[in-house]
Amino acid sequence: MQRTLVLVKPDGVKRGLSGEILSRFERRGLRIAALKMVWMDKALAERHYAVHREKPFFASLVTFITSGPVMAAVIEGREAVDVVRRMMGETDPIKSAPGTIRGDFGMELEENLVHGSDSVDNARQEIANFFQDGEIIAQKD
Ligand code: IDP
Ligand code: MG
Repeated sequence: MQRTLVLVKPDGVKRGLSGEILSRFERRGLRIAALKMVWMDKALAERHYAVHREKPFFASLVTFITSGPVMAAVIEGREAVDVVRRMMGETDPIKSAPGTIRGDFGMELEENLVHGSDSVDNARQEIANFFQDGEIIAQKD
């Protein structure tokens, strides 16, 4: 079992797509192990996207991700990191296949609806940025 951090980004929340996006993961057979709405502050945004600190789009990305609340979820399942990434599509929605979240709902490179951790190690760190251990509910059986 793997866990990964999913964020429905502010554009997805504003457009009323939080349920649609989370529902896709559930229907696929992944499990929501934790969920909360968070309005990220600058410090959390800069920590979450620290790997992009030197990129020309970093300041804009931090402004965007703090422009409204996100829906933060811990998604759990076999190979959850890769499965979620494939369901999201490419970073640029224009290049994303129909059937993926970005390919079905997005047109903008920055406002691309959803974040998913890109490795198990990064997932662990990103989850810890958003959730305390007690907020993540283990499966019963
Ligand atoms: P990912 O979300 O598919 O993992 P990353 O390369 O990690 O993509 O980039 C993080 C986020 O930064 C993207 O999801 C997107 O919102 C934004 N982004 C990536 N590249 C650009 C760019 O060239 N211009 C503006 N925003 C970008
Ligand atoms: Mg990334």
